[in-house]
Amino acid sequence: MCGVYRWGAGPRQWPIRTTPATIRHTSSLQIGVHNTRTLVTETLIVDAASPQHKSPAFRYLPNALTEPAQQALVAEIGNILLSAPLFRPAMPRTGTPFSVQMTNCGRLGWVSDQAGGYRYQPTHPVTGRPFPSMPASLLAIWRAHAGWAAEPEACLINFYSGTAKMGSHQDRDEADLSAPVVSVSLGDEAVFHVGGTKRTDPKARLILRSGDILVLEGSSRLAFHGIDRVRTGTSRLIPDGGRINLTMRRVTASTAPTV
Ligand code: MD3
Ligand code: FE
Repeated sequence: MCGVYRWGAGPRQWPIRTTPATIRHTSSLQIGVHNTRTLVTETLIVDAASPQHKSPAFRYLPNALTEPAQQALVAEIGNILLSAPLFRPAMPRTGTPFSVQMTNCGRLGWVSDQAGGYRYQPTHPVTGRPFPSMPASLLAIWRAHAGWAAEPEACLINFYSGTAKMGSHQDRDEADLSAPVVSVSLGDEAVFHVGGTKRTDPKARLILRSGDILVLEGSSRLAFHGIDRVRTGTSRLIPDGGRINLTMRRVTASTAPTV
């Protein structure tokens, strides 16, 4: 099994990424999954048995995408932005703007504004047009890693400038909370935090780097998490710098979990 990691107060370990056993629908070349074992450094991994710890397991696939696969994804996103430009969501009730800019691809997209709050809808909040369809390369990543037969309906595209961050939150606007969320990081590194299902549960921190994939499933699906900060200038993938995070999601109910 490719690294199933649990957070807690345990010893530092050196996780070794192995090729996921779940790649069935596509060749590793098409989605650019490395075949070699990679020794990952600087990653705080914690002991599952740590008793005080509430935090759930998720799958962390560091450096899962090759450089060419990452470049291809950035090009796809560039295309998407031409018809579905980045917008800046606002907090429900207060209307405070997010520092992260967003857009979506897929049948549904996540949006938020003062009047309507957090929600999914089929149209871009500024242009009013349907969101562009999900690129085949993203669907291939979902099929390889989600372990979920139903296809993703939404892909939220987050763009972080050097000063953007995302406060601790749960993702629970989806009707189907049993399906996993698959996250792909591109560009500059970021400090990610994840805790348990209560806001006050202890948090662990992990550096998300370009090409890393996370699969949030099981109890980790409802874990509090966020981005503390972006490490500007740590990647040359995105021409003008910054960080992109893609999260593929099921929104409506789906049955038949694992592929
Ligand atoms: C844990 N995005 O879009 S990705 C989000 O880097 C979001 O832009 C962050 O949180 C980002 O909602 C974190 C990792 C991630 C994504 C979704 C999750 C972690 C998650 C959903 C549930 C639990
Ligand atoms: Fe989230």
